[in-house]
Amino acid sequence: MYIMDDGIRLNAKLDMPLDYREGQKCPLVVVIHGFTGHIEEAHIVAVSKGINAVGFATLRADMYGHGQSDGTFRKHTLFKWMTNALTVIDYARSLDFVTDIYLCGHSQGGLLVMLAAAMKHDVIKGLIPLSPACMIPEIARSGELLGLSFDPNHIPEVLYSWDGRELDGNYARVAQTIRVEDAIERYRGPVLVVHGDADESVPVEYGIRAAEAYANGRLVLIPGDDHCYNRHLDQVVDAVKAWLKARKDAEN
Ligand code: FER
Repeated sequence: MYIMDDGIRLNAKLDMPLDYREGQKCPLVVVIHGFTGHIEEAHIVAVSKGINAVGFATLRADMYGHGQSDGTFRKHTLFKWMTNALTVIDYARSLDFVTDIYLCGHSQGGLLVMLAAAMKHDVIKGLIPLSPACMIPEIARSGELLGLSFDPNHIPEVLYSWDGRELDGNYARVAQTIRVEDAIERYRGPVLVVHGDADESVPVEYGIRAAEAYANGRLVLIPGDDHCYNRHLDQVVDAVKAWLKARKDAEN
């Protein structure tokens, strides 16, 4: 299925709750992957299935230049992803079975859903950043993106990602303007941050600090786990399920 965003096709998959029966209404969680990621990654699929098991639909979507969506990796920026996220949220709002809408995102997708929740604070019921890459704006401003070292006031035309792929310098120009603290301040709803404490890509301190900074934040650390939860994915899924179940019980 594609969701159209100003002529750009965003590849998306809608999965209903396991116990869903025709005609019922239910809440929905939008689920977003990270930098170089896509909606079929093991951790994205596992979290989504866990969410479906506790009575929530999921809408997984590939962002610009990722997975099966249009656009090139080279030309993706957080601004493009932000308009993609707004479009996906509005698509979710248009579905007549949907009651409440939640956001969940991993890493760069975690940062993205934090920014989207700030923009859509009045329609987002809850927020689940997984290992959120909150340092991206900071390291764009200091010229340290992707483990590189560049002059932040004279950004190169092209940056090179770990896998050798080209990334337009505009990615860094966009990221430099983003203020994560402002986004955190603008979202007052309930937030669950999950982070592995052996994350080799996004230091766990960023997840800890984000959870503390939110007005209504909770933190679950996964001992010994890495960026994509190769060791304890089950614990990540359990944490998300338990938190969503508690949200649902709070509603009833
Ligand atoms: C970086 C470190 C991590 C970076 C991006 C990430 C663009 C994102 C990781 C992810 O989304 O999994 O230096 O620069």
